[in-house]
Formats: sequence, C-alpha cells, structure tokens
Amino acid sequence: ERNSLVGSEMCIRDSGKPIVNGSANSNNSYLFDSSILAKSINTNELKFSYDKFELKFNETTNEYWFDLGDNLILRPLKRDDYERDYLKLLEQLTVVGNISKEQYESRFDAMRSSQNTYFTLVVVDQQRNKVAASTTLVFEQKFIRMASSRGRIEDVVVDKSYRGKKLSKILLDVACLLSKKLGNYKLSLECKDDLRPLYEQFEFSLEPNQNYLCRRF
Ligand code: 16G
Repeated sequence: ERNSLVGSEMCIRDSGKPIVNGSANSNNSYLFDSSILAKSINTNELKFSYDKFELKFNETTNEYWFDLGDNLILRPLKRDDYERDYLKLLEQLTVVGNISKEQYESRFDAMRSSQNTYFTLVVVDQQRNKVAASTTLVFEQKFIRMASSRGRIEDVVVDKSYRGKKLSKILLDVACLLSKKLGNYKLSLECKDDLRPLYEQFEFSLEPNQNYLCRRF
C-alpha cells in the first residue's frame, strides 16, 4: 500500500575521503566556517545548472557566500538570522513554538560549538532582509565504516512567496555535494510521499528491506 511508504527513509551512498574541516571558525556570526563551502562546492560539480551561482568573498569579514541573482544569496545560517525571520520560515515546515531571541542564540551557540556537526544553509533575500529558504545537513560520527560519518538532510523549507524559484533544488544540490566532499558514507532523509520525486532527482531511493521507525514523545 502506497501509504506504507510515508516517512520511509531514503538514502544515497557514497564513499569519499574525508577532507579536514577548515580552520577554526574565525567569524563569530556564521554557524560554520564558510571556507568549507568555498572549498567543497565547485559549480561544475553540482548536479544541475542554475541561472546564477557565483562564489563571493569579503576580505574584511573573511566570509564566503554564493550569489544566486535576484537579490538572493546562499550562505551558512547567521547568529542574527532570528531578525531575518528564520524561525518564522521553519514554522512553514512544522511546529516551532515561542522561541525568544536569547533561546535562539543559545541553541545557535551550542550548535556552532559542536564541531563538524551542523551545517545549516540559508537562502537570504537581501532586499527584503529575510530568510527565504533553508536546510540543515547534520553529521553523525561513527565507529563503523572505518570511523566514518553519516549525513542527514533535515528541515528543508522554502517560504511560500519564494516557491518556484528552484531554491529547494539549489539547497539540496549544495547539501548533497557538501556531504559527499566531507566524507559521509551515506546521506539520508525522511519525507512525505509527494516529495519523493524531488529527492529522487538527487539519487535518494527507498532501500529494500529498510524501514524508518519513529516514536514520538
Ligand atoms: C520532515 C523533514 C524533517 C523535519 C520534520 C519535521 C526533510 C527532508 N524532512 O520530515 O527534517 O525535521 O519534517 O516534522 O526536510 P516533525 O516536527 O513532525 O518531526
């Protein structure tokens, strides 16, 4: 029955040599060192091509980001993205609840200090000063597979007013390449039936005889 596939885990596998995460994060405002993006994401290695996808660098702040055109940029989550309605964006995915700025910042700091674990990517509309789309790539370190790590694609969300601009595709393309370059042996995600075609474009598939089981509290 088709419904039995709801929430099933989809997975892609890759074997890659881990590359060392960039130097210590010199910039306090990014969740992770953006030089990792610059080193890992070569436009010609992305699965799809986009109208504009241009690496930019600010020598003063030492920050990298990608210019997507149309006043949109792609970069790591920033500590002040609370002001850019990041949590309101997440509300379009699931329940967020009332999170104060202080609570957001303290969770951000905890995530930032978990080295090599949280890679939240955001697309920001610079004209409206608003987060338009986001996803988080999460790494889980393992002893298995020669002390490898697995990746998970989490919290993919595009603001209603920015749908149809290929933002989820761009974010997934970047997250998948990042996962591969940083040496995950597999990458997985959970999704509803209607989103399967999106993820299948990135070679995610239901693995035979694998079930995603979930207990909620
Ligand atoms: C979806 C998301 C997952 C998110 C969950 C929230 C993707 C690929 N999957 O499964 O990351 O955390 O929804 O729903 O974005 P929940 O609050 O019911 O767990």
